[in-house]
Parts: sequence; C-alpha cells; structure tokens
Amino acid sequence: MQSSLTPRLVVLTGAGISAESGIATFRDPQNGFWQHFRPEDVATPEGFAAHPDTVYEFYNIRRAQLADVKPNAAHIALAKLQQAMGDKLLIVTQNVDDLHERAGASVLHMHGELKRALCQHCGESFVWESDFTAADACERCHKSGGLRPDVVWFGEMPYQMMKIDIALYNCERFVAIGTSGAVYPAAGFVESARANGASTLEINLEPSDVSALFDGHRLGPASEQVPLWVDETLASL
Ligand code: BJW
Repeated sequence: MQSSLTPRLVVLTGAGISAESGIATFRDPQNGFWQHFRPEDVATPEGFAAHPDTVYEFYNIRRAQLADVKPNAAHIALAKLQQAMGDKLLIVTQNVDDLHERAGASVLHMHGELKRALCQHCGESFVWESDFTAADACERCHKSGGLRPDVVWFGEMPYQMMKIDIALYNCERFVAIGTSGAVYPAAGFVESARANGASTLEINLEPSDVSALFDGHRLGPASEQVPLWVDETLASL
C-alpha cells in the first residue's frame, strides 16, 4: 500500500538527459567518455590510487565544463512535474552534473556530484566549485593530500540506497530516462519497482540493455519525449 511518506512516482535519469545540453554520455560509440578514457583508470578507487593526477584532471575538466552548459527542455519539464507533485515524486539521478538543480528540481545524486569534494582523512563532503588536486586542504580537518571528487566509482556503494530502495518497492510508477542499463544497481531499479506491481516506462533514444523489462517505451530525444510525457502526466493528476 502507498504510504503518505513514500513517492508515487520514481524517475531515474542518466547521461542521456544531459546529452542535448552538450555533456557527453559514457557509452556513446563516437563521443562517449569511455571512448577516450578507460573506466578502470578514471572511475575506480584503484585507478585513482595509481594515477591521481589523471583522475583530478578528468574531473576538473568536466567540472569546469558545467559553466558552458545549461539545462534543456527535459530537465525543465521534470522540475515542472516536481513542482506539481511535491514529495510524491522522487527524482534519482546517476548524473554528477548540476543541470537538474539549475532547472529548479531537487534530486538525489546516487553517483555523487562534480561540485563536491570528499576528504578521505575525515570523511567530510563539501561544495567545491573550482579545480582541486592533492595539494588542496580539507575545509574541515585542514589536512592536504586527502581530497577526492565526491563521486561514486566502480566497486563503491552508491549514495542513499536505502531511501531509493524503499521508494522503488512502494511506488506506483517508475520511469527511466536516458540511461543505458549497463551499470548496477541503477540498471536493476526497474525490477525492484516491478516487484511490487509498479508500471514502468523507458524514455531513451534507443532501447537500453534492460529495455525488455519495461512495460512501456518512448523512443526519441529526451528534450522532446520528456516534456510530452510530463504534460500527459500533469493532465492525469
Ligand atoms: C539519450 C539521449 C538523448 C543519449 N535522449 N536518451 C557484474 C554484474 C552486475 C554488476 C556488476 C558486475 N561487475 C561489477 C558490477 C557492479 C558495478 C557494475 O554495474 N558494473 C557494470 C560495468 C557491469 N557497479 C558498481 O560497482 C556500483 N556499485 C555497486 O554495485 O556497489 C555494490 C552494491 C551492492 C548492493 C546494492 C548496491 C550496491 C557503482 C557504480 C558506479 C558508476 N560510476 C559511474 C561514474 C560516476 C562518476 C562520473 O560521472 O565520472 O557512473 S560509471 C558511469 O556509468 C556513471 C554513470 O552514472 C553510469 C551509468 O551511465 P548512464 O547514465 O547510463 O550513461 P550511458 O552512457 O551508459 O548511457 C546513456 C544512455 O542515454 C544511452 O542509453 C543512450 O541511448 C541514451 N541517450 N542521448 C535520450 N538525447
């Protein structure tokens, strides 16, 4: 049964929602990050330990790029839906950019945020909007040598999984937007939602790796499909 504390609708977003804003996805065969960098080098704790300078640079460049991009119609439509639904909608993003927030939405960043640093000495996470390296000091414990991007790498536990799981097992509807279904646990969210009878919808340029698990599909660019779906959803509230 739907509790008053749990959202009716859970939306998961991935790199595809920010692609039309000019941020590369990971697995695009032409421009994806993984065409230029090996994930084991830049997105694992072992890669960071082996060559930290490469990893700082990878994230410094991507953080700086946020100044040159802006939210697109899909981010804006989701923010409009959240305004109407309030806490009956939970938006979970795998993205580390800040485009949902800049469109006016409040979202759960399960893979962390580019604009936050995490101190490995004291565990503090704090906003850090500019470049940083090992030479920079933590703003809480003041030690240097411990700052890392506050993002979730392979082999690490994504953030707020308990809150996400509770929402998934209790929601009435689950919608995945612009995500390949190649990375777990996010790729398994559709099964969690289905387990308790939620209806499921995938919005993507093309079928994802887990497309067959969804009840409904809308194929096309997020900037077109998401506003259409949001308008239909608003009309049915
Ligand atoms: C459009 C569009 C447009 C384009 N409009 N659409 C074997 C089996 C199963 C699991 C594992 C396994 N071996 C290891 C694992 C676990 C591992 C994993 O899944 N590995 C896979 C490679 C198999 N996962 C982990 O390690 C995770 N942690 C974990 O599992 O902890 C244990 C645990 C236990 C129990 C419960 C919970 C946890 C951590 C994963 C961390 C991922 N980190 C990254 C980097 C984050 C920082 C950064 O940004 O640099 O997260 S990797 C990268 O992939 C990033 C993304 O968030 C993530 C997903 O990518 P996404 O968003 O789907 O992008 P793409 O590029 O893949 O797809 C884009 C999609 O958009 C495509 O479908 C396009 O068609 C579409 N698109 N333009 C609409 N205009």
